[in-house]
Order: sequence, then structure tokens, then C-alpha cells
Amino acid sequence: MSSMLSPSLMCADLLNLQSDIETLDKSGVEYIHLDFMDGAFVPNITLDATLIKRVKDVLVNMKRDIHIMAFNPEKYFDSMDIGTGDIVSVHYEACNNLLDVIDDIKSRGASAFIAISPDTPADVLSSLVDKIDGVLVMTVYPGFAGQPLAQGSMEKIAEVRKMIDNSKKDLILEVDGHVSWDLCKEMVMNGANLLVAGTSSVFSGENTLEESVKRMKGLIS
Ligand code: S6P
Ligand code: MG
Repeated sequence: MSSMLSPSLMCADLLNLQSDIETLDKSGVEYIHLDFMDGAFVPNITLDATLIKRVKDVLVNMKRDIHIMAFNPEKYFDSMDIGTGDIVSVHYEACNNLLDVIDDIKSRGASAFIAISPDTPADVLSSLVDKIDGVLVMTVYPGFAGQPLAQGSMEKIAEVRKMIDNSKKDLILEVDGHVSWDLCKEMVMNGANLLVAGTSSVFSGENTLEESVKRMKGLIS
């Protein structure tokens, strides 16, 4: 199974965002991970909806992978200009009417993913796999970069992979949180095929962004 990369923009150089986005766009990664937080579902705020919309203007090769950590995520779809090619992940724990939100994302031509936080069991997804395009397994508690891997994460990735394979649907399994140099390979072996890269890998500052992407791609291919 080939795995894709989605570097997380909240971990980039915030004073040089355009330069980091353009470097990543040329480096062969498939997606750019864009975290949106409302300060209520999670105790933090990061990239705002207008910035997430503007990112569209500089992308040539990468697609947007938008992770909305907010209650009532549908409120932000217009201002982010959600459309064809985008991945949009909404949290299972944050939606009042999950099925309507999934329909809304799909009606805009985007791919609908359900994100689950570390304390949410994988089996909440069993009735949803037929309706979605992917699952985002949070392997840290949503809200902050630089956290340790949440307990039970590897087992959960394997459990979701099994569920997807049993469904016979071609869903993407995305993993977000502490996708480190040391753990990325094991995550892929457990069934992940889209990896969010942050401070524990491509934005660790050890190498240039280009070198880091190359190293990560080597580890997961
Ligand atoms: C966390 C956010 C993530 C982080 C990513 C950072 O709420 O959803 O996308 O940006 O986890 O990566 P790392 O390697 O610092 O955990
Ligand atoms: Mg994220």
C-alpha cells in the first residue's frame, strides 16, 4: 500500500508561511494539513478560515487536507471555500447532525472524513464507513503540536484498518499526532495511508524542509 504525506501548516514557520508552502508544494507531498480550532472544542486557536481559503491561491500540486476541530464545523465551510479536491475532516465528538455535515461536504465536491479523538472508540465508525471517504485517527489529544503518542494508538490504527478492509470500501486512513521518524513506519504497517507530519518529523528543524520530506518519504515507501 502506498502512503501519502500531509505536513501540518501550524508547525511551519508562521513568519514565512508562503515560502514553506511553496517548498512543500515542490517537494512531492500530496497534501497540506490545515488545522482549524475554535477555542471551545479544543482549548487553542490556530489557522483561521480566511487563511485556509487563501492557501488555495498558492497550491499547484498539493491538495488541502482541512482538519476542523470545532463544534458545528459546517459554519466555516463557506469562509474556507470548501470545494473539489479538498479533504475535510470533522470530529465525531463535535457534530450535532453528523450525516447532514457529511452530505454538506460531499455536495461541495470535497471528501468527507470523520476524525476521532484518542478517547473515542473506533467502533463508533462502524455505521459510518459506507457514508464517508476516510477516517482521521487522532493519535494525540486535539489542540496542540508536540505531544506524546496517546496510549493505544497503534492498536486503534490497526482496528480501523480492519474495519475499512471488511467494508470493502477504498477509504483513506489518516493518522494525526506524533507521527515521528521512529513511529511512522509502524503506523503504515498497521494500515495508515495518509500521515500528518509535524514537529516530530518534517518540522523538527534538524534538516531543511526538502531534506526532511525526502527522509520521511524514504521511511514510509
Ligand atoms: C493537533 C493537530 C495536529 C498537529 C500535529 C503536529 O491538534 O491536529 O495536526 O499539527 O499533530 O504534529 P506533531 O508531530 O507535533 O504531533
Ligand atoms: Mg490536525
